[in-house]
Amino acid sequence: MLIGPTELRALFASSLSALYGSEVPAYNTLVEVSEAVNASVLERMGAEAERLGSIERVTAERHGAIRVGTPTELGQVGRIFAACGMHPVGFYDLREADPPIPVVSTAFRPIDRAELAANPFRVFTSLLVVDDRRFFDQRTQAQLEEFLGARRLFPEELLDLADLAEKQSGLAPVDADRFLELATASFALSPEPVDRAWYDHLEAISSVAADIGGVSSTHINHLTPRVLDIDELYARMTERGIRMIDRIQGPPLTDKPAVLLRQTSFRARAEPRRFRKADGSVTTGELRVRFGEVEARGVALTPAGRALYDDRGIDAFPDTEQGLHEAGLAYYTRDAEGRLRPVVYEDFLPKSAAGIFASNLTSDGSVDAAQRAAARDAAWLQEALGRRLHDPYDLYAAEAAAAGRG
Ligand code: OOG
Ligand code: NI
Repeated sequence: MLIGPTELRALFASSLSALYGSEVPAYNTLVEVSEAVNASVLERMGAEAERLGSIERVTAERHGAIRVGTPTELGQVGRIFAACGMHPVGFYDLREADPPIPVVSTAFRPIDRAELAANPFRVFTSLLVVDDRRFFDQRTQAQLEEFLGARRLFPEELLDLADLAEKQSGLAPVDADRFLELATASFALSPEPVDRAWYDHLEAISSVAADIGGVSSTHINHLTPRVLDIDELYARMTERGIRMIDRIQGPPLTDKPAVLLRQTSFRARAEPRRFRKADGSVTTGELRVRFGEVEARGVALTPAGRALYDDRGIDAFPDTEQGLHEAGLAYYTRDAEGRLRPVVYEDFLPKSAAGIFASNLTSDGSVDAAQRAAARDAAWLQEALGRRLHDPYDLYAAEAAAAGRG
């Protein structure tokens, strides 16, 4: 009997959740408050509350964020997630954000509706662009390449187990345990001392660059539960004395059907970290890089819907699901009775992601816009991954079309 990718994914999500809760206790508060809010929405709205996913799905639902430094590391991450039935979807260029972040990103997630329903765990994964001259001069690029080239984020045993899992579509129980143990440990905050001067050099350019290239390991940056009423969550967290960033990212609250994704976060927490100084001595200090985030999801928009949202905002949208469907602005399937059923938005928003990244920026960093940008696009990322990069719109359209035929 093999433990298949669906179960590996659910187990991986819950073991990362236990790890992150032990490292960042405020995350546990966020999960607790999310569960309380979800229970009250369910009570208030009944079955209507589950239109965008069953309460079981939503309760287990998490997204994580990780950041890596090289295409090789990205390829390794792809192998670990493939074992869990998570595939790269979408290309995000955060260098275009305000403030600009020196990364390009994708999200690893399940792509079939049944897999999403079973456990929708997704991980926003960012790759540092070390050769972008707007951020890094030639010397820093060379130092980054040397530093990143010398580190090993994932043990060979983990990668071998991941490949085995992908090849045979699962792992024997003892192998699954070992895979989960090694995979989870790879994303824990490392006690290894951080080279103070190197970290500070990168941090003056970009806090995100320092978090990626200034340390010899990677870690979960945040883990995000899903909530059915994010405005209520925001109020309850504030009541508990946890200061959130000043707004909820994404479409504002209206009476219209929920679209896309709304997110909010609290500022990164100070965590004790060890530092090595130039004279070799080790001291304890702190860094603020990891934070808590929560999200609410709505219906996926078509390219036309997305263009309308980006140009004119939510106010330009029809008031009803029927209206959204008829105008071709959002994706729907139909239930057994022929009623519209929203296709949930399973991806991220670059503008919100930039706001989320900003939760741990100590400054806007230094960017020299006059310098040469490094070319990066979806085709480049697919090549680096060594596996197919899915287009989110193709996935949504295929799902809606399948419903039309059925
Ligand atoms: C990722 C930020 C993006 C989201 O939810 O939009 C993100 C990061 O901080 O590494 O997680
Ligand atoms: Ni996030």
